[in-house]
Amino acid sequence: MPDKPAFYVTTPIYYVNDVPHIGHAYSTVGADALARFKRMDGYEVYFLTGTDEHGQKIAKTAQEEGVTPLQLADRVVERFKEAWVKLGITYDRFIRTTDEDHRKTAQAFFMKVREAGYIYKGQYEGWYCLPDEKFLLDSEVEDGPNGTKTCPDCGRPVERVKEENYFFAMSKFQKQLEKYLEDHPEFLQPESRKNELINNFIKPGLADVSITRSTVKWGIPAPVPEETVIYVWFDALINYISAIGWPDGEKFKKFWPADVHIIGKDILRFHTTIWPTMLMAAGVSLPKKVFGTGYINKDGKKMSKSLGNVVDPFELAATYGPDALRYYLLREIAFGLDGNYTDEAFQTRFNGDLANDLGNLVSRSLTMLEKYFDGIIPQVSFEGDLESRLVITARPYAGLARKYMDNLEFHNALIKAWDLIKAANKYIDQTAPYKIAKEGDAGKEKLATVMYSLMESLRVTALSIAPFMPFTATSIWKQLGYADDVHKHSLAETEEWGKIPVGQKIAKGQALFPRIEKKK
Ligand code: ME8
Repeated sequence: MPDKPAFYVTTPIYYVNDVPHIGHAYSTVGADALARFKRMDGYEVYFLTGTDEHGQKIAKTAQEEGVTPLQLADRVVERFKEAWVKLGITYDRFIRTTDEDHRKTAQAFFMKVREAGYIYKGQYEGWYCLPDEKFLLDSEVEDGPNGTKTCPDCGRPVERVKEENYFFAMSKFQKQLEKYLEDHPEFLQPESRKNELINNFIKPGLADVSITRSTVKWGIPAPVPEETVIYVWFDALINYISAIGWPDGEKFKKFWPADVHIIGKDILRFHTTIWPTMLMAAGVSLPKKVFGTGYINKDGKKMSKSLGNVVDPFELAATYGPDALRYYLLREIAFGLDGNYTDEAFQTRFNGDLANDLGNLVSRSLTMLEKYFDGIIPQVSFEGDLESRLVITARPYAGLARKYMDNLEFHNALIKAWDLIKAANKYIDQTAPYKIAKEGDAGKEKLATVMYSLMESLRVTALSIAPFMPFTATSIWKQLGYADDVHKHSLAETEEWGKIPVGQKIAKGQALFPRIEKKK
């Protein structure tokens, strides 16, 4: 067997000062859908997520809570892990920046860049945005009330910092980065954010970055004579390669460069300036793509703990099921754009796409098979026009979905998967099996064809939705009478028709998505 092609996808590593909300779940669910899709399409996937545990912000939160930073991290990490189990996230590694291998790699990387001549000592004087853990130049900060200065990105007050720090000579990579972006138009995605980044932040000139913090204690000790820690972003970005054993681990050789870093648009700049130039400085190849998602907003503002407008993924999953949340996140908002969360929109999707379209199709089809054929998949003897319409709808899915998934257009892949669900519901209305059943023996053959075609539609649907709604796919698969794991099957099987075994006994279960009464 030839080796499977490798595919490496990452999420941001989340700060442990906050428990997970659905804004965090957004990037992670997207990465998971992509990882699952690629696995089903024959790739060997490595899917990395984790937590960002160092820095001043975490130290401050821990202090406020009267615990050590590590105690805080240990506690919050459990919440993230629980959330990911609940949402069916199939990561291969959950990296913590306090992991020993990461600490060593971050130091080794620092040394490598230093040996290459791109790290020098200097005096940092400027502004620091603590919530964003970001250095800001005098020219970047904005005027706030009472003579204060604020962060141009998050609008919160910044503090004045004066430190003896080490700097990374990012400015040396100006030309090289510009050329790279020109030669690799696919590197920075989505397209809509590219010009803004290039024109506002790259073309005007890359400034050198302070990469140590001499006044901060909680971090990875920098490999320099002075007692100082590595700046939290320099530390954090390295996670993408430390997790797979840079510089010479087997996984690193197999999976690097990453196929895509999925992150929020707020940190696209770090990932398309500091990160690629750090890699250039260390002589490491660059990731193939960095994709910045939009924000999940609530009441018109980015969902975040500090604004107090967070929606709890545990609560939503408990009320509507984990797949309803996954579906909403991936279907409601195009991945690169901002989107608003409202209970109303959530419930409309739930009752429409999930209860009416998918839930009803599964339940009606299986109920009829039980009633007319004792739940046994019947032999088929002919195919008519209506059946071919189902086949014509099912067959192009895989090809289209591959294209959509490569562009992280999850909503479009789902729209395509729903074409078959809708076609199958229409097919029931058009063929009216309940009427054919009344014809007795005369209609038996036709009835068998209709029921078989419906079971095939369900089989293909289970496979098509498996990356997005893994629990539902498993349930449909089991209800169809399969004993094995739907997630071990391949995308290519959606292109075949006539695969469900004649004689297989189905096992109808509970309704997948019972309609909900809308809250006022
Ligand atoms: O920035 N909508 O961590 P973080 C959409 N540790 N996405 C959201 C969101 C929202 N309302 N809120 C958060 C950090 N996110 C760094 C990252 S990576 C080497 C280091 C998502 O916990 C979004 O993807 O503040 C954001 O980029 C990510 O959570 C991390 O946020």
